[in-house]
Amino acid sequence: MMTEETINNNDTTTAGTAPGKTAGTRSIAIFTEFDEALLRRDYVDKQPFVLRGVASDWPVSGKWDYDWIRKQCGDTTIRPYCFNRKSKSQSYLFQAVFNRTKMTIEKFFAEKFQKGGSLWSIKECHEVFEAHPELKEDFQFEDVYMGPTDIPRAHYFWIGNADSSIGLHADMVIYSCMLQIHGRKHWKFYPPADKEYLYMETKGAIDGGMYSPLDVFSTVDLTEYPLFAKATEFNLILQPGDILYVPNGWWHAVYSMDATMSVNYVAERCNNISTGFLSAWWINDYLEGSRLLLLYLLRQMLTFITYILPVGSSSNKNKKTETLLDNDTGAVWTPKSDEMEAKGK
Ligand SMILES: O=C(O)CCC(=O)C(=O)O
Repeated sequence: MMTEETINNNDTTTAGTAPGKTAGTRSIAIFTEFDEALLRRDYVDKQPFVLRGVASDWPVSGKWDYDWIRKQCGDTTIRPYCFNRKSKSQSYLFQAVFNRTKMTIEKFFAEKFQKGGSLWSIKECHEVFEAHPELKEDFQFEDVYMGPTDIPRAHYFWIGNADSSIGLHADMVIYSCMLQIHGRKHWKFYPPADKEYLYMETKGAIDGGMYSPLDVFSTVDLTEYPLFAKATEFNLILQPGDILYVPNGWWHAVYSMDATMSVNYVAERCNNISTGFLSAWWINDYLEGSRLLLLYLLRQMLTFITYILPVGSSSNKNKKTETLLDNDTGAVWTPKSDEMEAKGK
């Protein structure tokens, strides 16, 4: 009934993923039957786990493919996301909030999907299910749902190009279960208690999540991030037909080994549907159309801080601020002062 899948059984290296940690990694439990009592006792809200093959008779099986979605939802407006995990000038937090562009599903397929837009993916997309609520009938998440029932629940749609990824973060989602429909995803998990080893970028949650600058699919530089050596890493290759449960607070980064399609069912206290207040969707809506103005104001502010404020302040006389202009987006990014110190600036 249960198998413990080890990362060694899955040839992740051929898919282009280098391990974040080379030793001491663990695997995620995989169940081939839905034993609710056992799962509630030992796993739900405690650690991630997978149900394998349990969704094989859901209507989605054999029905949802990329062409079908393109035909059903081509005119739905979404905000796909571009993440370059190797970028030195833009953190994951920055990219998660700003590197999104409004377009239709049709345009995403025509221009971004399997067409050299390898860093692009559609993530946590609720718009598809809002525009086409009948699509929810193809899923039977309520049969395997073991989360809170007093919180609103939503379906989110995900598509990723092969080689696209999501950086290391922990969500404020109270409960999530994801059905993998097509392709394989390499997941890396770190328990909530290991937060202090992951160099979280902000003191609190931003945009409904907490973010880390570590690229765990490359070999993390332990001279720069020594505490990462103490983190416990769990690896999983999520396969078509798998349902993955991710408890609240577990850190994760995800790499699409193939073109991938997934749908997850979430209970979120502060989700896009219930408040929308802290979500990237809200921030992006707000910025839409005024992005250039904002960048201009940001620039003026940085100029002020860099050149005007230091005059007359003796403690600041020797300090210098560096701003980087990203070639793709024109966005301004200022390294943190400790990064500059590390660079000897
Ligand atoms: O499936 C993915 O690509 C990422 C999923 C994720 O980050 C999440 O569910 O929070």
